[in-house]
Amino acid sequence: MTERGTHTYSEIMSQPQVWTQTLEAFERKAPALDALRDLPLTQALFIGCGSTHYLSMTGAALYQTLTNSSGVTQPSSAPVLFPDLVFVSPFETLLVAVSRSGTTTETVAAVKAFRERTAGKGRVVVITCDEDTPLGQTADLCLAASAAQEQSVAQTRSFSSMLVLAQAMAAHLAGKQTDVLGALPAALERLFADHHNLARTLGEDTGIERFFFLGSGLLHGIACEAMLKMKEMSLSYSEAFHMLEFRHGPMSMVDEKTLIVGLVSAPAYKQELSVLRQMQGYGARILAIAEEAPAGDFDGWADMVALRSGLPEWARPALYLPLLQLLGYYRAMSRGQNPDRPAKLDAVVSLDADTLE
Ligand code: F1P
Repeated sequence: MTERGTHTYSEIMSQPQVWTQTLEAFERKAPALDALRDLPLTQALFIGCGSTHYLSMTGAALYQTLTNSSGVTQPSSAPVLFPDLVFVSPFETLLVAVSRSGTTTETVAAVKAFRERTAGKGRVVVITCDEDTPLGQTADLCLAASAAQEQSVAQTRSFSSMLVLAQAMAAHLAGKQTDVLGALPAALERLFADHHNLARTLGEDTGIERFFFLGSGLLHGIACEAMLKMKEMSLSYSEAFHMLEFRHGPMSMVDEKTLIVGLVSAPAYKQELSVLRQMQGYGARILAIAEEAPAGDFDGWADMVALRSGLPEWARPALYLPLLQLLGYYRAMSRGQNPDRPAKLDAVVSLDADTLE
């Protein structure tokens, strides 16, 4: 039997190498995406469950930002249970189904529902870690991060690698150069070298009782995924909100036993730092992650992680997450839990065939 946490730790720390392999795999598949550019598509609908639902939020936001075409997201159950709310113009929709396992019942059923709705004419892209699965095999195009497969139940390198694929896909469809993404692995190596100890110290701080992950725009899905990691791995109180939404009620929960992690965006940098500063005034401890630290005097009111990636905004989201995966990992380890095997959770949620009928 492996010691608890071994898989999760090595999967988190292997992300730089696995991202490199994932980008190589993308380059081999990229030409096949060109056929999608010629279709009369007005929308991409991203679907997934749990982590891959959160990934879909950022994927859809990236798609819309880069292509100027609508990018929307729903949990995989929605096209099955609420089809009229989801399918606006299905024949002009590209369905992007995201699933590590390629077998999650709701996501498989959603693809089937889409195929039926479009009499088999709708186009489906699958982003996964395993091509040889029901979803991988039925896709019109499958983008696979095979090197990112995991032993752990909670997704870490699989999430970030599938996110890198979603970033690359959106950029390619928008006619942008995707080779800038090649700088991600080295940028992550630097973040691990400079800030691993901070993630550990905060993760092992038993004085913290509540975690809030705040992020907006491209980063809201990442904030939600960081929240889920903290919940799954360490069974801690953990919530995610849009940055400025936090003032509209949730901030009532803030006190000295609160850690607020701010995933600070470029477009709303000033406004988001002001939310964090206000919460620090209410006693919260703040970890801010941003491309750059504030200019001028920064009097240390927050622990600051500056990504300094030099990458365009659309290429950065994956860099915000790995230190937060470490935060969840160290929290779980210091509380005696096994982050490899979260309570009650399996790697795949498989439902009986008739559950969704
Ligand atoms: C998604 C998922 C995970 C969750 C757990 C169960 O699976 O909900 O987000 O952590 O492992 O499955 P998948 O469709 O991405 O394989």
